[in-house]
Amino acid sequence: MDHMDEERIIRTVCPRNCYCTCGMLVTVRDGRIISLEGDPLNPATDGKVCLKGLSYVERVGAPDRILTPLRRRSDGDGFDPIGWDEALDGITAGLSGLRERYGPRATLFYEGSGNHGSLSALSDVFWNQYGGPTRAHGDLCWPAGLEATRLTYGDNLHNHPVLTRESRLILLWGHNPAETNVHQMRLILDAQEKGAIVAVIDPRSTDTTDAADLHLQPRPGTDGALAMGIAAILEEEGLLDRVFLEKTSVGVEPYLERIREYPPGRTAEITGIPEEDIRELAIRYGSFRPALLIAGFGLQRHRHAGQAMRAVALLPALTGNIGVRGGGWQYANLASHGLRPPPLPPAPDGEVRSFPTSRLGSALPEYDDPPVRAAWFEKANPVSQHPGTARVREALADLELLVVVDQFLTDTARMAHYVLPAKTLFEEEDIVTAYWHPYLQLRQKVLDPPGEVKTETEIWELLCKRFGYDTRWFDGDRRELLRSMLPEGEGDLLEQMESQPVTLKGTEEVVWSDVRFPTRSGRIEFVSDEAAELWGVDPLPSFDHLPEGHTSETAAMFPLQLLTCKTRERIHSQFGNLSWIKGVDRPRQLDIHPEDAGSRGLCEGDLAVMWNDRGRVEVEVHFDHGIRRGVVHVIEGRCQPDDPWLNLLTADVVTDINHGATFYECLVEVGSP
Ligand SMILES: Nc1nc2c(c(=O)[nH]1)N[C@H]1C(S)=C(S)[C@@H](COP(=O)(O)OP(=O)(O)OC[C@H]3O[C@@H](n4cnc5c(=O)[nH]c(N)nc54)[C@H](O)[C@@H]3O)O[C@H]1N2
Ligand SMILES: Nc1nc2c(c(=O)[nH]1)N[C@H]1C(S)=C(S)[C@@H](COP(=O)(O)OP(=O)(O)OC[C@H]3O[C@@H](n4cnc5c(=O)[nH]c(N)nc54)[C@H](O)[C@@H]3O)O[C@H]1N2
Ligand code: SF4
Ligand SMILES: [Mo]
Repeated sequence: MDHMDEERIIRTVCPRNCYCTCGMLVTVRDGRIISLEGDPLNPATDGKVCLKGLSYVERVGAPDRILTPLRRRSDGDGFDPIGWDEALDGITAGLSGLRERYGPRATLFYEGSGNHGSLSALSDVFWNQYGGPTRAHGDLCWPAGLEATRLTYGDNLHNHPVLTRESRLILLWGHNPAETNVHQMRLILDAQEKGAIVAVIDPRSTDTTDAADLHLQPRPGTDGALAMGIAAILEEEGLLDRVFLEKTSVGVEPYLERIREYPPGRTAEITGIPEEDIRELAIRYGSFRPALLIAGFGLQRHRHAGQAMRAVALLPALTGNIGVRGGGWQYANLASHGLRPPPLPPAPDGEVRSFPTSRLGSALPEYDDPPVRAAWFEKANPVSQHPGTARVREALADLELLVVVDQFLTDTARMAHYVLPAKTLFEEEDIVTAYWHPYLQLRQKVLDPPGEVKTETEIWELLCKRFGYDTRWFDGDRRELLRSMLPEGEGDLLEQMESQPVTLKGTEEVVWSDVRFPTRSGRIEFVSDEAAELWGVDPLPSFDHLPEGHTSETAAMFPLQLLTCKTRERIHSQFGNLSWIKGVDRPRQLDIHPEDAGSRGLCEGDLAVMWNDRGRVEVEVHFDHGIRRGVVHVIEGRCQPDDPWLNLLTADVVTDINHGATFYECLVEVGSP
């Protein structure tokens, strides 16, 4: 960069798949980052970043960062660094050969959640001219909850996060913000200090539940019944906001009939929560106003996720907590997601061939006309993060050509024929959206990429050149390209973003205060014909036991429900390689109730095996007095050689609604090796 010896402070933003999307101020001297802090002008993240954010100072120059293209050795063992020409020649020969033999769909293109930038859309300059690859649809993360919210309220929006401070009761459902949204946790504790009640519904005990006034521990996958049971108590106690419902909602009467199928006794039996605890929570939730229900992503990682989320999402409507300060339904806030795609060559005619992303390992070998023979993975580590690791690895190992673009030699990169070195967040300007706060932020460039590293945008351009494709889409000023992606008439936001986070037109501090909902009926939908039409589910929220739950036949052999959740110091398989993180990272041990361990002859510190009919892993036993009996837990995300391959155990099936993954519907047995 210019001004090599001056000290400069540059405003940028963390693009991780993380609720917080923190604004950051980075101080650079002599082409190096010398310090990094939070952007005080982002009101939601309030001048702070987490340890992961701070550790970028180490991450950009980490000794294991990939700085040149790598090619797998012909004996299959390890990689040689090569130049870009050689790498692109090899990849071009492979991709064009396969295209000639089988057509474009013989190649899979897949992007993970490694970097939430907007420029990644430019990959389609290449793929649209290539003719359209096989792709994945749906998502590993949050789609069932997104669609449940959209079906109910019409859109995924919620109040400004700082209004959490104005709540009198905060109900956290399947959400662990002390680990996964540290800024939200601060706001919750502020509210609690002012007298708010904090209740958490989570089968595990976590740092979040430690701070709670009430903690209910359901059997995983029974939240739909719990929500309907709570609704039934609200009705019985006269705590429904009938005036609000009359004015805003459709299908209330049939839903009230449905919830009467879940009286407290039956709800207690299904969920495994004592009746009096359910009653206490229901009465408090219905009596304190404003009440804020924050649902996480943890309760929608099973096959009935969509229907369960619809039932949970209706509670704020039943109590008239929609459209009010300090209250509401909070799941995901897509207020900043109004960007337009960049100009692209026309997409090829015909239907895109795609599979639900969670089915990666099963879907690839199923194709034969044409077969998938090559894959390109970017910002993704499916060998660690996709369910069904054994199948994923088999499918990838069978490919003629596997290209992985990453900063580090991940489990997936290790399987590649070519690994291309990826930039970090500091090395290219981009616009970053968020999913918790409403701000759009500019990720200003801070450093030039080190070594031979090129941005993905450059890689796609070079590949287009190799193929003789039109490259004009990459020409011109990058700023102007970013500006063209802002909504019509809002281009000057780009300059504003240099000095502060911005919001798009129409962003509201309190959402739905006009009680106009962009659903089919224009009202809050307790009954959704759209849900039935699109997803083939009951138009009313409904509950069924999980196909792989405690009442299933599988439970006779594998009686423990395995949850594999997130940890504060890492994002999935990222950050664990850094020394700043290693010092505080928690071990991937088996959290198990001492009674469940004892009945299997296992003691604290023992090596245990955990298995089901999909796989087997070894983990060290850790007695957890706070976890629900019948539930076990290991932190997800594999980044050290001795971390367990947890997704060997998970199933690659999809959620009832919107093509999600079912990581937390995973029965196992545990024993001595
Ligand atoms: N530090 C850190 N932060 C992150 C991430 C990270 O990897 N690290 N990842 C980001 C991403 S991609 C995501 S998706 C979010 C996820 O963040 P969260 O919404 O917090 O989701 P999870 O951690 O998947 O699950 C939250 C809780 O749900 C509980 N749970 C599991 N099954 C059930 C159930 O059936 N019912 C109920 N009531 N509870 C259940 C789990 O025990 C867990 O404590 O976090 C984001 N933030
Ligand atoms: N068992 C179990 N599995 C899970 C989950 C679970 O709860 N339990 N959670 C699921 C969820 S919620 C999610 S969101 C997924 C996440 O799945 P992934 O998105 O595959 O997960 P990450 O480990 O974050 O991998 C992202 C990769 O992107 C790379 N990367 C970072 N920045 C860039 C960049 O700018 N360019 C390129 N090319 N690469 C970059 C990182 O080095 C990393 O290797 O995992 C899912 N898997
Ligand atoms: S990982 Fe999340 S909390 Fe940490 S700096 Fe990035 S956005 Fe903020
Ligand atoms: Mo996620």
